[in-house]
Amino acid sequence: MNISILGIPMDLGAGRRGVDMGPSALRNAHLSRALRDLGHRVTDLGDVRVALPESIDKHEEGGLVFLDPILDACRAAAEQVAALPEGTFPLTLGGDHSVSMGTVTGNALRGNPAGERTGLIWVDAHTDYNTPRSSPSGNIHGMPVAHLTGLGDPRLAGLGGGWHMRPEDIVMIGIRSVDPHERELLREAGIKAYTMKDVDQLGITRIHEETMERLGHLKRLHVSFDADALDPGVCPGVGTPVAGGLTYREGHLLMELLSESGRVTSMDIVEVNPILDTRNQTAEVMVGMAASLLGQRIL
Ligand code: 4U7
Ligand code: MN
Ligand code: MN
Ligand code: MN
Repeated sequence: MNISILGIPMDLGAGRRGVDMGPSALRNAHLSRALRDLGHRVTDLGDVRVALPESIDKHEEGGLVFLDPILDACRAAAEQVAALPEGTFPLTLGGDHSVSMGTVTGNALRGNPAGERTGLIWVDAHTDYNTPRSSPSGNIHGMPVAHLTGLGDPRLAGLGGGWHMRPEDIVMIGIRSVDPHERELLREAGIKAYTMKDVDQLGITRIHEETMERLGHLKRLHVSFDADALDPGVCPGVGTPVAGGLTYREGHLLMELLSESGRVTSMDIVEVNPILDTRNQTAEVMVGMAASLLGQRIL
């Protein structure tokens, strides 16, 4: 397979600094080599240009911190991803999770101007379904899914020029932190979310089966993997850690089963924070997750 790597070194959407170094940490953890060893042709397109927080003022506008530069970076990411040839697998590296407003939009519209349905598998401790009004923090990395479905700020929700994700095409896995008003919005939208309780009770195998029953027929399937979905013991280098996450094996099993399904067409790795990490462990774990999704086998 042809894989194109694109970094979005942005931490403007997060409350803590450092995830802008995520792409670099993942490259240092030998991302390209790991994928080449699996037989893929890998092109690293480098990074999208992102404004530095030091060179702009942290203005907050209607409950949104750093709206304009985040919009710019998401637009650039969406354009670059949408321009990739069909058959290429885009592997996009955050950055905070607000980058996924751009990457999911770009992937959904790539070779698909009519905006035919795209499935989204959101692997995260959080549901990221806040709007500017419901958000307790104003941090845009807690809002990407809401905006992808058309809620919230019209500029962020308008990245797809009128295209939106359908709530029924979204499945979330690993959830254990949802804000009070965010919970109501999720219920109203009817988004399927597997909490950690579901992971404990049903197991990843069953959750994967159910996810494929829902989304397996869609032509495009994007996996957005927030490193904080995994337990903080496995991925300590994250800005918003929540105890009781996916184990190392649960993460790999999910990626292995998705790989076997052969349905996934693009992936993000986001929220890797090298400042908070221990010897690049989180980046190394996340490179392993990408390798499992892209065909790594034990035997
Ligand atoms: B991440 C939070 F309040 N919900 O909105 C918020 F708990 O991309 C956290 O999943 C969001 O890491 C976490 O600020 C965003 C908070
Ligand atoms: Mn997230
Ligand atoms: Mn998260
Ligand atoms: Mn986070």
